[in-house]
Amino acid sequence: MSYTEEIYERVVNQNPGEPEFHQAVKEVLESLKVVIDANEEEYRKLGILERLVEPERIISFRVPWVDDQGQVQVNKAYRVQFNSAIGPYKGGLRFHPSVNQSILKFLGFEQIFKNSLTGLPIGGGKGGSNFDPKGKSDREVMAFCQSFMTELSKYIGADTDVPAGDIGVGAREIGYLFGQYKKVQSVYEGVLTGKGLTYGGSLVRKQATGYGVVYILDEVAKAHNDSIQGKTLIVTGSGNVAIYAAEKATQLGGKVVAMTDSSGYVYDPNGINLDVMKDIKEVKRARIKEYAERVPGSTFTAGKGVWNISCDIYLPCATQNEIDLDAAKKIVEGGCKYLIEGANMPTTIEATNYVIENGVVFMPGKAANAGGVATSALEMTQNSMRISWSAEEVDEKLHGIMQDIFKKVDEASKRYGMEGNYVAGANIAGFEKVVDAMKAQGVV
Ligand code: NDP
Ligand code: 2IT
Repeated sequence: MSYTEEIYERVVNQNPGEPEFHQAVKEVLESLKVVIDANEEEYRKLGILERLVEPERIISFRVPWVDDQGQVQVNKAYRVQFNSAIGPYKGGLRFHPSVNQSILKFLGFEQIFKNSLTGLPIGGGKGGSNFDPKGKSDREVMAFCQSFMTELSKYIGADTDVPAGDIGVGAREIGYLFGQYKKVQSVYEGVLTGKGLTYGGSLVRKQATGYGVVYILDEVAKAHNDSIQGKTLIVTGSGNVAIYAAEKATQLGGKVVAMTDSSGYVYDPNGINLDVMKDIKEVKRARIKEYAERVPGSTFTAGKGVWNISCDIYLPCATQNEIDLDAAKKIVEGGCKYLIEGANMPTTIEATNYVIENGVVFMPGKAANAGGVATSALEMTQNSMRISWSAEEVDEKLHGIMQDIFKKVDEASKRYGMEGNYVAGANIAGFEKVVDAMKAQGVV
């Protein structure tokens, strides 16, 4: 058995009941096999893979809070501090009822390679809770965030571990979390990113993940002598990543004809009106059905059938494993040319293999959605320097970082004789920097 196969088996045996984590490890190890095989003796001796797949630390805690009826509620919460070889732990916080240790470990593991690809000094981490912000009052969200941070604040810091947003954690939550950190630690520092602009946030962070997805799509299209202009897109989700991916794609001449939330999808043959979508999702926190009630000519369909609509470019920007094999078959049937992952691991391994085998150009999330965390690192830089860059400066840096990521991924895929396999390219390029730093720092 090869070293990578041994490690995968070890991960499955030692982490029972964590399918998402197994899946993320499997995908990465399969890509790394060529690199590992070439250095097998050295890596085995140093226990590189054993260390890579084991988080440096997981903090697990309870979050008690009082709801609007005076009832005490208790949630589970975690921070996975996965790998600090190249910088302080960095990665988002997810508040969603589905959150468990497996999901946060998969996200933390992916984050190691993604953060490495940005070229910036950030290690990998992820955290969150099974708290569901949906339907909660602002006071309930604040009470939860304060209790969550009272405990988490013991383990994070501007040079230690810097969380940010993810599903269910946006500007409102980051504000409450930051306020509580400052109160209990008596330190005003850049301990979180995605902060409001009045208290240390960076311009363009809100847009960064979505814009970055489309900047890399643009690079991919150019590499195929193609462009976004005139193309039809489907963007799944209607949250932070989805809205700004749709915005940039529209700016570059594409037409986004469908978006989703967990209740279903809206189809608008004229192109999604993003002012209306932002009002529904960012201001009212309402359901996507309202879009069809407000925009003539558009329709709402409950459930998951968005895959039945054909398009040139798919940007899945909602959640993990939204594209299974059946969805992948529909996507291929519909003539889709590019599938660029805005979400983390939105495509199952079978679906990924299927679309690639059928000629769809596929860019994995750890490369495509890295613009968010990259801009978080730019926010950290601005906080350390006590300055703020203009929107143009940040956007230009973000654009440059995404172009650079495309080059690294493309180059690594070519170097190992797998030209156009961006899954392998991203995993290999991300791994190379981390393994070099791990080797240099000794057995820690
Ligand atoms: P948001 O909470 O802003 O939006 C999430 C969107 O996805 C909502 O439309 C939501 O619908 C939908 N969604 C969430 N869970 C499910 C589910 N189980 N089934 C169907 N739809 C679902 O999150 P973000 O936009 O921040 O995150 C989206 C994805 O992008 C995630 O995979 C995240 O990890 C990833 N990501 C985020 C980054 C960021 O900077 N925010 C950076 C890099 C990656 P509903 O409202 O109905 O739940
Ligand atoms: O998945 C991700 O990269 C994020 N949710 C953003 C992390 C960050 O620290 O900005």
